Amino acid sequence: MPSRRDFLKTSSLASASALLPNLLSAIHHASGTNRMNVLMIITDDMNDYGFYKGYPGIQMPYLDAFRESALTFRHGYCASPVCGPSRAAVFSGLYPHTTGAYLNGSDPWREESILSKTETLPECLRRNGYYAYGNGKLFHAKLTEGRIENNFDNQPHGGGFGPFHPEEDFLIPAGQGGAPRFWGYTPDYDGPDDDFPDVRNAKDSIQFLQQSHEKPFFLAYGQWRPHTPFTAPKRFFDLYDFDDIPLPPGYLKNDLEDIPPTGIHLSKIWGPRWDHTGASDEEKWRKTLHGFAANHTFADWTAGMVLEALDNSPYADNTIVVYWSDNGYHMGEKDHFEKATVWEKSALTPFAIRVPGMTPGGTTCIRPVNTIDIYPTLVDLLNLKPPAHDLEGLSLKPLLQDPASPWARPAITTYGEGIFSARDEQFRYIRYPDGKEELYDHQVDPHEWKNLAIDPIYQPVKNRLALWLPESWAPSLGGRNG
Ligand SMILES: [Ca+2]
Ligand SMILES: [Ca+2]
Repeated sequence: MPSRRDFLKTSSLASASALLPNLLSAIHHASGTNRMNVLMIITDDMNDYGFYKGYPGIQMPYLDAFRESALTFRHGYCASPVCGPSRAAVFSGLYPHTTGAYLNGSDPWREESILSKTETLPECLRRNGYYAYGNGKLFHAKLTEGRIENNFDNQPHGGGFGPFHPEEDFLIPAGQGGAPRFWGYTPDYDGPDDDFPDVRNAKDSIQFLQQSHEKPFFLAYGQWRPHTPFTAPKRFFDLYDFDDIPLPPGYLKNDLEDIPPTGIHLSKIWGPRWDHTGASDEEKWRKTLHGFAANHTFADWTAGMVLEALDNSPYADNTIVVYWSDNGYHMGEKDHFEKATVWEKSALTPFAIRVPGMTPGGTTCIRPVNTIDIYPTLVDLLNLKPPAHDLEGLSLKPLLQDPASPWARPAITTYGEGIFSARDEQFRYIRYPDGKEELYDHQVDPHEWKNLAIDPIYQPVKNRLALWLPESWAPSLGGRNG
């Protein structure tokens, strides 16, 4: 188990708001830095199963412990439900409908686009005197050579999705005719932990935290798991009894019957991938779930290594921790496998922030927020000189100080050009380019089974959430579904 620092003392002091500036100043003074550091842990394709206990039995002890000293955004959503565009939104502070970075496989940072002229979060931090160090999966899309140096003081080393596994049984068809890809199932993997980039990069991050740093730092650790392939060391599979692997509680047969055609299209967007992973073969479905669960616990362990190193370092009390996933994930819900939909399963992301001396640890905020809010939040918390361009998210500082603060804005998630959803504390509203709609009431329907959009009684709710539709959609920078 990770060490659990006692943040209670600073949290209770912070509740006397008049003392807060003095407290933060004392922390800064004690650490010899003028500004807090930032540790950002980005996880990949992690949904609500473990983090929000949306699926029975997934073990994530390190993140459970971390959340005891952090504020969890129970309604934290991504701006885009796929890797590259979600990360582009976080690092630019701009929505996909502003940048045109809608799909994976585009090259948004290297093309002539608004992103090529946007100051990223690491660039902003560096201009403000920070030392930026990153490793693992960060932007996902490639940066130009000069841009990498602008973002990081080191040359970030990625590591990739491997190790892979040769058995054909575990290949899934790629969308749009590409080569089959491995989704992985390795209950007997006997290689060393260092086979896994997440382990090597965690060790590298730990080494960084054990060094002395003169400047305040931004340390970004980008995990490759629990994204496919679901390859992990054997001991993480052994935590789960395959015979007891339940099917997802959010799965409902014929759930698509009340869904408009574009929604059905999203469900089938990757061709037979869902058929291959479970629809026609329950044992394979359970294997997929077993692999996903094992990889949640594996990702929890590697994140825990880094969090524990921080807590055992001189930086524990003057480092903000931001933990987020780039998108959620379907495991058969809505007859869909993976992401790239605007339903709750793809849009909801693990999201928690710890600000020593500010966040009341172990608390949950239910206001609908978006990972696009991370950039303006750090600008606010660290008193950074902001970028020249607008940031379209909002600072979460009021919620970090008081999770019950008023919050008027829903969380917006879009996919592609024109597919829109807005989530407030109770409802999810979806509108497709042809004007067709979905509406779900999470108070009574947490799995979004019953589309209420045609019921006229809900017209005011739809009107309220439709106010957040983008006025225009930037031309797409290209890419592919997948
Ligand atoms: Ca992802
Ligand atoms: Ca339904």
